[in-house]
Amino acid sequence: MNNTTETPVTVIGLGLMGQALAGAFLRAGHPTTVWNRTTSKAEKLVAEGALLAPTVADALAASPLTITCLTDYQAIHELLDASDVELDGTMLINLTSGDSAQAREAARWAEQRGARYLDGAIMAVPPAIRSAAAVILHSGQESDFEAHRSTLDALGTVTYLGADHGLASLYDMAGLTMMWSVLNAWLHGTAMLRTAGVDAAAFAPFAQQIAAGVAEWLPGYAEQIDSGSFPAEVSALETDARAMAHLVEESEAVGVNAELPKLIKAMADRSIAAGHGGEQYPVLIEEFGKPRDI
Ligand code: FVH
Repeated sequence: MNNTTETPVTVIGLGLMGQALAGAFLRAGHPTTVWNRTTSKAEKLVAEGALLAPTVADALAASPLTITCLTDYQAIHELLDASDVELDGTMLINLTSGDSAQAREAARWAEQRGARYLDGAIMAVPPAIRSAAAVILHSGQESDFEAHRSTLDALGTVTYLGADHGLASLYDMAGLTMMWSVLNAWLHGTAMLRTAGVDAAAFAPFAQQIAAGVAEWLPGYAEQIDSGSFPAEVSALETDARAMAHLVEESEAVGVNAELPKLIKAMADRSIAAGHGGEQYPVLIEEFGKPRDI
């Protein structure tokens, strides 16, 4: 007999991430029901104490809280739009990745079918689940988040962002653009140094210091952006643009890909042409804030 007082949870979708989520609930003592299209992926969890629901409908009915973690939102709809799936009265937390429009649409869809719905974004890889390094963002009704916060705590560092269901996805996207921009800058710098026989490992600690130093600037730069005032306290954009020209020239001279520095310089040039050359770097927010395709 199970004497646990922890909230029962259902996890639908047992890919790499869904298995990690279900495993975390089990280890935290939550009676855990699972369902996956490919049943074999549930075997390890069942051996650890999970209950395998025979159908999606049974999985939803088994717990007051259901977590979905599928490939994409199309899969969510394909699975839960089936006529025998009853969402009325369920609490869904969808941790599938997607964009903010998909999250808002899914919230409307779930609520029309009588479900309560929180959207979420996982900013971590499966092995990090259960550790503080696993940042999991949520948006939707705050009362729904608070009602399930102690259950969600089993997964990592859970955060509530606001009532707009699209916020978790938007933060996820903002995090991804940071991650890939930093990595691409490091790869470009590494490619230049390799032309002089410098190993990636030699540049990595230096690059870490630069990344940490730039991170220190963010709160002050954020104040400039939020106030809409960009006094050149340490450097003017036109000074940066001269260094960008050197970066383009160096990239071409040593024969590496110059697309990234050219993109950076083109944005600065447009901002200078618009009269912002004497202001500080974050004035480029105006360039980033308007649509433009490559
Ligand atoms: N893995 C990671 O590192 C990350 C990091 C941050 C965010 N994610 C997102 O989490 C979602 C799931 O990712 P995943 O790594 O678990 O993905 P897969 O291992 O490919 O598993 C996909 C599951 O989705 C099931 N599925 C797909 N389509 C359908 C459908 N039409 N009907 C029912 N289930 C479907 C699939 O089932 P099966 O192939 O095993 O039968 C898996 O359970 C994702 O949004 C990441 O972006 C992961």
